[in-house]
Amino acid sequence: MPNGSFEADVLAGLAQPQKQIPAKYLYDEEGSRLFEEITGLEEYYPTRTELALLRSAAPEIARYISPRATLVEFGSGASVKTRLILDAAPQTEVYVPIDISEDALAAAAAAINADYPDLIVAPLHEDFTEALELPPEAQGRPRTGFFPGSTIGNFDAEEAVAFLNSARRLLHSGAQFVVGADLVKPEDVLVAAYDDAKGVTAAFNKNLLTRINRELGGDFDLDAFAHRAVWNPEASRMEMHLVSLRDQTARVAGHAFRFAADETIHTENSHKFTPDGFTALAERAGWRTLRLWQSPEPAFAVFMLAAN
Ligand code: SAH
Ligand code: AVI
Repeated sequence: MPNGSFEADVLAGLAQPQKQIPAKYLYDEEGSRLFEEITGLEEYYPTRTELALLRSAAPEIARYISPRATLVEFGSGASVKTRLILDAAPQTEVYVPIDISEDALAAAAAAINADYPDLIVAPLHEDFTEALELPPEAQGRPRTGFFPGSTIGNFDAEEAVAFLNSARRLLHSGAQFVVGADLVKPEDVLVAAYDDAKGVTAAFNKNLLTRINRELGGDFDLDAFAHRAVWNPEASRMEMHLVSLRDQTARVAGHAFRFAADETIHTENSHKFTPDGFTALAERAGWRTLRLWQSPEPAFAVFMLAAN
């Protein structure tokens, strides 16, 4: 059960000096819906930029995909970008979307099933950092990994290396891995992308408190917390926080947590890379960069990696 540790992770995270909750918990049904709304916002450049890159790179990406292949997507969400790969690479016979968000995964798998009747769709509802084995449908086939969205930026460097290592083991030697990574750019562009004018990102962030209230018997006052998006230049990352607007106490699963005014819960990191920095990170986990596609500003990159 991917959500089995939600209570333990929230209680442990709120007990830290800098309160924090792992970003994967942003994605319940409403969180996944809000993320899809974010992808359509004017300020949130990553989705449309990566879609355009993938559209032009898809024929070349397809040439790296073997006959009868399994395409394994990590954090597949609505499986929209996937379609560009599937359309360009009809030799793909099995698609394994992996996502922690159960309803989003089921809806995306059903939509892909309906539109690609010859494809075998075998969804995996799991934390992708913990997946050790693919479904039986994927066995005995060459594997290509797909990890778009710069979701890799939601890990810190050590977590990213650990994930890339475990993905290499899951995909097997000889595999390719197509990974999207957002690149460093001016602070004003980044802050606007994570603090949009319509407040959709704020709602996405605050939905975590709604989820805690509902699933863990929490009593967070949603009006007493605000969304904050900050650029951390030392760590080259955008950070999302929930800021306490006053001194207050909130209870979760019978435990009380005190908040001073302006104290925050750190809810997400989104690291921004340089092409060389990302290549070096991937190399630490046994992946070499075969090819890189980079957009003009706002800069985003798609990497074609090969397992050593
Ligand atoms: N790939 C899509 C969606 C990106 S949003 C795109 O590029 O637009 C990130 C997705 O990863 C969400 O669907 C979320 O539910 C999923 N996710 C986040 N952390 C996860 C984890 N640890 N294990 C599995 N899925 C995760
Ligand atoms: C999924 N992930 C890469 C998104 C990001 O940009 O870090 C999630 C997101 N957070 C705020 N807006 C979008």
